Amino acid sequence: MTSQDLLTALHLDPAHFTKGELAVTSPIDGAVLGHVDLDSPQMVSAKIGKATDAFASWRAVPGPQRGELVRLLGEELRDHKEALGRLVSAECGKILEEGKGEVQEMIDICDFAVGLSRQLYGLTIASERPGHAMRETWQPLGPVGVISAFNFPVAVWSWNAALALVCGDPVIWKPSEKTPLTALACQALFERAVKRFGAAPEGLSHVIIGAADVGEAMVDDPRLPLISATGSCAMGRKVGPRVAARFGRCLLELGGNNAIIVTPSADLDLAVRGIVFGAVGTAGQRCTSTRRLIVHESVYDTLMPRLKKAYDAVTVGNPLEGALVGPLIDKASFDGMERSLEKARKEGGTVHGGGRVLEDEYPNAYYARPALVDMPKQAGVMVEETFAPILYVVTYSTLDEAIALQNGVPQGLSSAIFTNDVREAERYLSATGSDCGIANVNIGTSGAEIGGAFGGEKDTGGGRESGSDAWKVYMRRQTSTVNYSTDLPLAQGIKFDL
Ligand code: UN1
Repeated sequence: MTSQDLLTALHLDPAHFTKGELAVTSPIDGAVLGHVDLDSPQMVSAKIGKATDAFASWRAVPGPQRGELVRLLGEELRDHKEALGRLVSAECGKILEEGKGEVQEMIDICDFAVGLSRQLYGLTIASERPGHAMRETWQPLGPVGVISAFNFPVAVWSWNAALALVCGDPVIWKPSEKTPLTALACQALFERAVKRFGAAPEGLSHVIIGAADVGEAMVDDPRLPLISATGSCAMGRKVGPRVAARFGRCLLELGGNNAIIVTPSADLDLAVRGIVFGAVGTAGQRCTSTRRLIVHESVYDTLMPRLKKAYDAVTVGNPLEGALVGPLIDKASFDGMERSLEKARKEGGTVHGGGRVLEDEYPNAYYARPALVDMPKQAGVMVEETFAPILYVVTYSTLDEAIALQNGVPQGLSSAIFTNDVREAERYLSATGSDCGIANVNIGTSGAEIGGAFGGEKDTGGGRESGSDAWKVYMRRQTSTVNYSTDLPLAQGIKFDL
């Protein structure tokens, strides 16, 4: 399928993508997929205005009816899973299985949100005053700004949009400027769902294409009470304080330097699969990718040859043609990988793998062999996040030491331990164990299901998206006390006789 065929299958007219200012290229081979128009900050403001108008009526639509719109969106996604999955692969370079897997995450979160639309429940709370009832309710918050990254070009929007829409909030989405076509395809599918739904206000969903200037216009706009931003820690460091300065709310989902601990009792067959998928899958470009391995000294000599063998067997190549590892997103990303490997060598590391491949076949794309790097200790480059398939390895002797190493990085997104020892597993999941938002036993760090809350601590930003009660961030909490008595008793025991 050509990119024109894919756009057509996703209800976008290829003729609209012939002369926009932004050329979109595929990381697979550098080919131009299309040209897209850029939004100006003024256009951003106009779209936020439309979303604000839409909010005025959408918030009054009953939750379960809002859920019906999301159900229809889920149907569109089911019908277009293959085409959208392919466009995801073409635009961000992940393998087709993962491109389709990403669309499956979207379908799953729509299903979750449909159920949720009937369960936006609050509390009743015992009042200290006679004849009084106290309760807590959740009300729609307002238009939500979503900023997403290239590596999950569509799923991250859906985690936010599906929940925001059932919570009564319109959505304004700024995708990465590297992946605007998949975003416009999602918007086209959303508009089909709106048409079938019939009664939605205009302007419930908007896509904004552009670079930092349009992102800043969103971040600074007081009409957006929530900014949900996924990307680097550096981006979050800019966005967080700006939103806070106007007392807005932020949901930050930033970097990860995720580790796996392999203990003496680990099932090494499981561990090897979990480690390799986590470290080389999506070419190491998930925020949950495994970047550090902390191996007990007694299993190191058995595990490392197995890992090296698996690394050598991994196929790197065209993600649409069956390879397990596709390209890096661009040259800057490849250069960053090279720089980190160079630093690692200087710090005493021994690098297995790494380096550019397929340069002759794809001179305008950046394919790299995943790298396994033995480090003398955890320091320097190992505590930095490089968004590429590099896995640093160190050894440990006690579990306390392993946990301290695991927690000894600025980020706190995902983590895992491979153990068959119940004491070790429970200790790892206790208050003195992993400090991450995600802590797994006997599975890897990446590939979280949508049913749980997704996000992490420390420099990862503290936000939670997707399942569990993450929906609450898209609503405003209201505490109400109703007096159904004929007296007016005051709280705090105050007597105030007039
Ligand atoms: C991301 O890398 O930005 O847990 C999100 C996972 C996916 C989502 C990753 N469900 O790997």
